[in-house]
Amino acid sequence: MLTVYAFSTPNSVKVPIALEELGLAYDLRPVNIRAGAQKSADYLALNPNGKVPLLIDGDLVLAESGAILVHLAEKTGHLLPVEPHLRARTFQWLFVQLSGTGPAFGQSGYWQRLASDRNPAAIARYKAESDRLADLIDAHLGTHRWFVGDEYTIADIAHFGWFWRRDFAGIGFADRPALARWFAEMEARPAVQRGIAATLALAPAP
Ligand SMILES: N[C@@H](CCC(=O)N[C@@H](CS)C(=O)NCC(=O)O)C(=O)O
Repeated sequence: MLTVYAFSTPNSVKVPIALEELGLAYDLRPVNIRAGAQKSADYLALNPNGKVPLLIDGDLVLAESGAILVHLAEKTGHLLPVEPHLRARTFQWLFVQLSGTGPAFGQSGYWQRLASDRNPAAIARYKAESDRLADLIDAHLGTHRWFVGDEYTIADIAHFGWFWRRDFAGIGFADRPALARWFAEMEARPAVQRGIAATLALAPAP
């Protein structure tokens, strides 16, 4: 049995979705980041970086959603192509998510909605970078069904998280038809629906 520590967040949702796609059983445990549980001594003993998600697979305790997705794909032989160029392309789009849209959307939402002081330069910088990346992805998905063409991969699952929570970053689909089409296809997958439902159930009603 795999154990996942997570909350109702864009990085967390990737892991239950991948586990549902792969048909792996898992025990999902909440870490209430609204209440600061990710910085508790018990949790920091598991993940000194103090963030969700976290996977425990036997004696492997693994943080970072990207590393978890790669581990699950390699463990099962699914969602990560074997052919070298397709595999490299999967990593390219995975890293665009982890180093590009993830941080940009997170910072954009923070400066627009949570920061105690209003900083127009920070808002403009992260909103522009988020929009630029969303446009890049919309153009890519205009000619590719999935991020890696015909192959549904962990790159799709990784990108789903922040597009699922796009309102926080002020990102829309109105002028991004290919992104909207891809998102709808993702949302229609039964495994994605089960992963979302499990993730939402982690958070107490506000
Ligand atoms: N690069 C990490 C980012 C993890 C991350 O930032 N998680 C957020 C929730 S989506 C979190 O734990 N925030 C609480 C905090 O930073 O204290 C990953 O992809 O797993």
